Amino acid sequence: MCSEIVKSVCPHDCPSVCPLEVEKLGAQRIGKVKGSSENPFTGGLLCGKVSRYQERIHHPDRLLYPLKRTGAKGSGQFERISWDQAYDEICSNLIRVREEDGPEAIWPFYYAGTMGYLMRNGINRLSHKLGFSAMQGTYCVALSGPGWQSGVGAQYGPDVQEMKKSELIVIWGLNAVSSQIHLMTHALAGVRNGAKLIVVDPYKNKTADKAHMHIALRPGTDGALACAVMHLLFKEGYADREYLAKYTDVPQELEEHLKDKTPQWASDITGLPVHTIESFARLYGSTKKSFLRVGHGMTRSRNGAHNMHAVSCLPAVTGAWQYEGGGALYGQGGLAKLDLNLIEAKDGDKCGARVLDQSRIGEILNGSPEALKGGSPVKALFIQNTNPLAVAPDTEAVCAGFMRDDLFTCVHEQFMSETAKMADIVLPATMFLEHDDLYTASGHCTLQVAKAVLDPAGECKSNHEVVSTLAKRLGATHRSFDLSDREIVEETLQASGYPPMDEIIEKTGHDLTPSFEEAHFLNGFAHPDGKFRFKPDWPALGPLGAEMPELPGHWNVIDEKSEERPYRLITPPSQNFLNSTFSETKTSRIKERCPEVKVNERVMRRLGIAEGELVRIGNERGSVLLNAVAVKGQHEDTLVVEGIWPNESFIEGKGINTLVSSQPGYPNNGAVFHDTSVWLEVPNA
Ligand SMILES: Nc1nc2c(c(=O)[nH]1)N[C@H]1C(S)=C(S)[C@@H](COP(=O)(O)OP(=O)(O)OC[C@H]3O[C@@H](n4cnc5c(=O)[nH]c(N)nc54)[C@H](O)[C@@H]3O)O[C@H]1N2
Ligand SMILES: Nc1nc2c(c(=O)[nH]1)N[C@H]1C(S)=C(S)[C@@H](COP(=O)(O)OP(=O)(O)OC[C@H]3O[C@@H](n4cnc5c(=O)[nH]c(N)nc54)[C@H](O)[C@@H]3O)O[C@H]1N2
Ligand SMILES: [Mo]
Repeated sequence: MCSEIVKSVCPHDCPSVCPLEVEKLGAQRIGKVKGSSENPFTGGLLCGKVSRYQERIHHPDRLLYPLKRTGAKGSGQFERISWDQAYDEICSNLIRVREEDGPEAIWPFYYAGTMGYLMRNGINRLSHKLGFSAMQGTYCVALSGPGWQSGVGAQYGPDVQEMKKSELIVIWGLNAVSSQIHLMTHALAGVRNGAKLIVVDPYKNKTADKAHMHIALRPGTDGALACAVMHLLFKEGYADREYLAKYTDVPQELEEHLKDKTPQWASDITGLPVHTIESFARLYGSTKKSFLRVGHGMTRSRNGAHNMHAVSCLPAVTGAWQYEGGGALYGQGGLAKLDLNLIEAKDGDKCGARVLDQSRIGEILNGSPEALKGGSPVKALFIQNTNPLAVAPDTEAVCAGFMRDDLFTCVHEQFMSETAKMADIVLPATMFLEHDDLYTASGHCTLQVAKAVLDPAGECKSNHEVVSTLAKRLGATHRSFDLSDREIVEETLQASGYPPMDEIIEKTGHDLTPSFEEAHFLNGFAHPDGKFRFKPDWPALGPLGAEMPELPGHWNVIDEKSEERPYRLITPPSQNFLNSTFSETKTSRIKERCPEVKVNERVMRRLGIAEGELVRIGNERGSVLLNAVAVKGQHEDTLVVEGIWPNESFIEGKGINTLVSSQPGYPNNGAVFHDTSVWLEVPNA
């Protein structure tokens, strides 16, 4: 068999966005997938699940034809129909809903199945051209983004390749070994050159396992830890007062404010020993080349943005920003500044329809007037690129909403996900190797594009093609609806001032690395006065901002433990799934084994729970049954469940997001996946 190696880009929602080399075996067949070594951040290393992509793209369960529901909602009974029949069904339903309840009763719903700009964001054209309800994407960065933005003002920073020059590396709220393996290779390069590695995380994840110091704070208390560290930095002379005067807004006010935020004060809140806080502060203070890599983990709490801001203040106090190998990074997502006008029809005459919060889909489908912003109920959903039945908060509410008889649902998917199973019409979607798109990364500074490598499997169509066809059938006009994916990518590159596709592919990406001065904000931070803000303008960052404290601290709006619910649950990603994706592949399933809750070994002993024994954890939203495993290195009141397992993998068919609240975080909404108080019991005890 003759094969060729073709370049592509991993489309999954991961900071690494790896350039790929794909072995093409035929018009519809791939062999091996490898990471390209042309990118200095990824360096040719590729995660296991994408290396095994054959298993996903050629999966026997892949959706290949349009389907129409024949049994009851959620029964999983469907019959094959043609694309023409499918479009007729969808359009007649959408037209009916539009006539009966207005265009805002239709909600295009999407997220991050592919991170390609065209295939992900292109669905927004339906809202912008037809006046359907728009969506605020709040699963992921709605808390971390404003939290970082509030102080620094821009979303870029030093390249993590600088870590080889660092003397101290702090990975805070990010499980690099699982969710961003390349970051780990750069951190370990620093360690080989003598740097100390500190991990701040509620549990001893695979990254903490490799650290010199693991700081296992209680979830949602990062603000307290950061404040106690800064208290000591000021008190013991580690603050760079010259830097503070030149580059920050209210250094004296901050110092004064921190006077009572002692290590003892923080110890009570974080559950950390005073000496741990003190030795961390002294190490951080005495090392100028300290690279702080902050993750989203610490922000998936009601106070998450507040905490992210508090942590981001650290290098502004020590002046670590001035040194190579020093400073902090949240992500490089702000570098590319793409012109998405064509992709999203941002100039559409129907822009301005109501915007609904994606994480509150359960409340929305159950008719909460507040979540619906006082407008019409949602009567039709058109879904691409997301699996809300598994990933959204409050699964029971989401499920009840999807079961409504008066709701029409169309799901465009690659697999019969739990969400697709709830649909009236299911459409088969192409995978990234079967369409063209453009990609940026949050982990590194490269803009990338990829052309289709394969012909689509079965009758699969791309998100762009389906959106364009539906829009035209529903009476919308826009130039983009008549352009191919390739033409749109080329035009978007040109409009954004970038080279054409072929040139970018030839170079394996277009490098956007900022200069040292820019990356380290030595010409000032990205606010009009050029200063880092210890005192952010929270109201400017979201409608709930006015309720936030002005200066960093411990803002106790979290779902704190109580007598009835004495544990705090976090639900971080697993290594072999990517959100709910890859849970359809056998190898990932085998590697992850089964849903488990990690419990402090002392608690296991105290409660007489045997290793692997079934326990029930729950709260007012419901409960789930899963196996308990004893661990060290997490607070006694912390429980950890890794991975978004399919609901059906749990004994009672209820997944982990059953327990998670859909209450939005501050200041601009955002799901609170790591902010849940629960009880724990042994069913037959
Ligand atoms: N293999 C794999 N890779 C992934 C994903 C995946 O599901 N699987 N998901 C992808 C996506 S969508 C994203 S957004 C990124 C996520 O990437 P990040 O959010 O940047 O990091 P995570 O790896 O999710 O790690 C979150 C860590 O935060 C910790 N954490 C939870 N609560 C707190 C807290 O209150 N304080 C502190 N300090 N830490 C806390 C968790 O224990 C966990 O170890 O990863 C991406 N990469
Ligand atoms: N408990 C808990 N819940 C979480 C999180 C957590 O840490 N804990 N993390 C949250 C985060 S950070 C995120 S980003 C979200 C992610 O949530 P989602 O964006 O829903 O991500 P996935 O679960 O990967 O589901 C994406 C779906 O899109 C499909 N898909 C992929 N490519 C395409 C395409 O080109 N076209 C179409 N039509 N479909 C495609 C895939 O088959 C898959 O079923 O989950 C959130 N949910
Ligand atoms: Mo995410």
